[in-house]
Amino acid sequence: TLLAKAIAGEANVPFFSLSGSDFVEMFVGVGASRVRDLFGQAKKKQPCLIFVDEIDAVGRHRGAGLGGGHDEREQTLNQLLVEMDGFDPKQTIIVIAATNRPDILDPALLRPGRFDRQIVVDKPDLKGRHEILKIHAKGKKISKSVDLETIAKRTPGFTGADLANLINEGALLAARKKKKIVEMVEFEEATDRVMAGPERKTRLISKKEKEIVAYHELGHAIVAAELPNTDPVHKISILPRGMALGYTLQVPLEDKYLISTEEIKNQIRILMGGRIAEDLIFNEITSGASNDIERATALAKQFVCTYGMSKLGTIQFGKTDKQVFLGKEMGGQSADYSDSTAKQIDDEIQLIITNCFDDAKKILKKNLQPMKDLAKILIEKEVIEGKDFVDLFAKTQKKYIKPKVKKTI
Ligand code: NHX
Ligand code: ZN
Repeated sequence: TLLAKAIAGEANVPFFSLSGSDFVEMFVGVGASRVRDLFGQAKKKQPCLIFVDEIDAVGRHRGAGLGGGHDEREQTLNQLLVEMDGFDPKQTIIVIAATNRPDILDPALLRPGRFDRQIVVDKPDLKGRHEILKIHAKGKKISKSVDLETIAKRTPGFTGADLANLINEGALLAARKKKKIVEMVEFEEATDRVMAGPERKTRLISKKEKEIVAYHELGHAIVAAELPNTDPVHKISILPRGMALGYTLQVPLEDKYLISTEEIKNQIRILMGGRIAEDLIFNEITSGASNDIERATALAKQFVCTYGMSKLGTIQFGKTDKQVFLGKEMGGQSADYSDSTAKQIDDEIQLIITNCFDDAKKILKKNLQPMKDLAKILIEKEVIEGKDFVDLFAKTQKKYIKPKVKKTI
């Protein structure tokens, strides 16, 4: 939306917009007439720009989606196509549309003369995030000590909207503290809020559960620290936030677009660490690891089915169906393999998880004493910053674990 507005602004022309989602619940015929009206208005104000946000809501492949067609949507789409075809060469209207799901659009929309150019607007990279933060920080009273580049480094995967939200949350937090300027602490807290939800200060948690959370998080953190080539641990917290009772945050050193087999396995090993720590310390496991297990299983499945990394071969299992929108239940995939392959896939996923579980368990067994020492500190401090974790972990390891004799060449 911002990009479309910027184009209209640069070109100094009027800007008309409508959102696909506005039409979803309208009465039959209303959507089509709205489209007709908008194009009618635009024709009178040429040159101008029309922007259709969330075009997938009306422009989804006809006959797609479980539950069959939708008359209203189809009529709106048809009207849009009619209007775009009706331009004569003298007309100076540019139509831009946005979607997060270009794969499910009706091919008719993408034909020459219609939406015939696709421009990928990806999530911003480090430099992009820094620039976006600068823009949103403009006009706000922000301390000179605030380093926007550090924030940019901490926020891989954030969208422009997330970053706008972050700056806004930071300003709100400062205002709530009656501070005149926003400092780094507020932006740190704002980043965590945007990432994991607001802190839940009033949630009372028993001593026993605090301990479980602490060991669970240290399980993740220690496995991450002991494996080579993993993202550094940025923060360990046992203050509940959003859906989670505790969390361990890793932040990559740089933006990454590829992931290797070993990196996927490392992620699974780290995810297993929480559950394993609970088991090693309390001889009992809890329901708390559900989200870790969900994510680990999804990674293992991608390893086998999407990335062709398992011994089942360089094959994609499960068709990512671009025509029919299957929804999230199947991860957008439909089975295109035999029942015996299905069994092999299940076995392979199980093997990856089991092996990673065993690897993580070995690491944690070796670090039981350091984990116990760190747990005391975490329970008392409730938050350990990454740098402190590295120092404390090294110290406690030195105390209990005899270093292996290193060969000097
Ligand atoms: C519950 N929450 O639902 C309680 C409140 C094992 C110490 N009864 O793995 O908090 O049990 O490393 C996104 C993010 C569900 C979605 C986290 C959905 C967590 C979090 C369950 C820590 N940290 N689990 C973790 C946790 C829980 C849950 C989520 C999610 C616990 C664990 C949640
Ligand atoms: Zn966990």
